Amino acid sequence: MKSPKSLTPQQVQFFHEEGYLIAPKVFDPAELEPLRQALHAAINLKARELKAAGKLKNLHSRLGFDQQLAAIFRDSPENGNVISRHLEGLRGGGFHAPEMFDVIAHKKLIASLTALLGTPEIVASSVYRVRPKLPNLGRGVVPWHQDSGYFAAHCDQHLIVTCWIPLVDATPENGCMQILPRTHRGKVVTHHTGGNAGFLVIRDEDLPGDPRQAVSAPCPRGGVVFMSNRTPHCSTPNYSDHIRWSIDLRFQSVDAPSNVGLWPRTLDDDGNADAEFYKKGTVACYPPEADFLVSSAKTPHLVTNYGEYARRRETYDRTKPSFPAVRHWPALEAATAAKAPKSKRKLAKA
Ligand SMILES: O=C(O)CCC(=O)C(=O)O
Repeated sequence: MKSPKSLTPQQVQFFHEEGYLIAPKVFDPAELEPLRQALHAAINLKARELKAAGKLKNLHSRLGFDQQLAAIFRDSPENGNVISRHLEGLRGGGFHAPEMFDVIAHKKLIASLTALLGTPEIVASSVYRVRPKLPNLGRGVVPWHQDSGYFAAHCDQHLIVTCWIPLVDATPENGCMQILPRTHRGKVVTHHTGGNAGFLVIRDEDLPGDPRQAVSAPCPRGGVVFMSNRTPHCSTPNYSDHIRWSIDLRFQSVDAPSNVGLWPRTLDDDGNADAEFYKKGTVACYPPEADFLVSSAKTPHLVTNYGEYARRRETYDRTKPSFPAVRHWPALEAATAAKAPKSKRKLAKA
């Protein structure tokens, strides 16, 4: 069988030197269609539930995937937020349908990651997010951060690759990624809690480079923006008339700390995990989420299938209330707040 196309040596070198890589043709755009359709179906399902409960009047079901949720949000920010949060993956299992798993474990993506990580022994993390960035809404604007700001400090020196995958063409107009290149070899700088929409934020003066040197990272559907866990990045507002859909996935070598194979013991009624949990193995880089083996040449029989992935993710999700914060960053004082990316227009706050 022909192996899937990987990255070129020049692309791999670029990633390691610059801390990111825009690879415009990892997937055939049609390969992302099942995920788009599954997300669209999930929106309709949740919207119908809200309608049955008398909370939502118009399903806007004639509108396409890039429009429907924005129209629901315009009618009622509350309904729009309920549906967005249901999909985003922060609580309650998030969106983890088979179509999502098929992208995470896609052989073309794994071939690229094998080249970047330098090994086919790869662990995927369920620290992934689905992001419907709605037009002209402030909540989707993500401030400067390194992904390691969210991870435990003992993982700072390990490479964890973020794959930022747009489900529509991502452009500066609709809020694509902004990246500070060649700054990923330094330390994890101070982050503050309380950035826009509750995200962590690096203050401008703490950034390891000049934010005016940031590169904008437009990426067509089918492409992937790869970043390291210490690459500072942010995203700008969506000023277009459509939703900027994207997912971001994270992968690491099996040599980096993970919780593969580790299960929290049975939970009590409040969802509290066994206090001994942290002593049972190497603490994962982001313990509240379930890691799983996604590729292996040495132990292919241990590669996780969809059923096991879903079971792990759901179990970990039920334990979340009891996981302590990974890092204790200071709160952002209003006087020194990081400057928001330049806004051309006023954004809604909800
Ligand atoms: O999608 C966005 O706008 C931000 C994504 C991001 O910051 C991340 O993937 O770490």
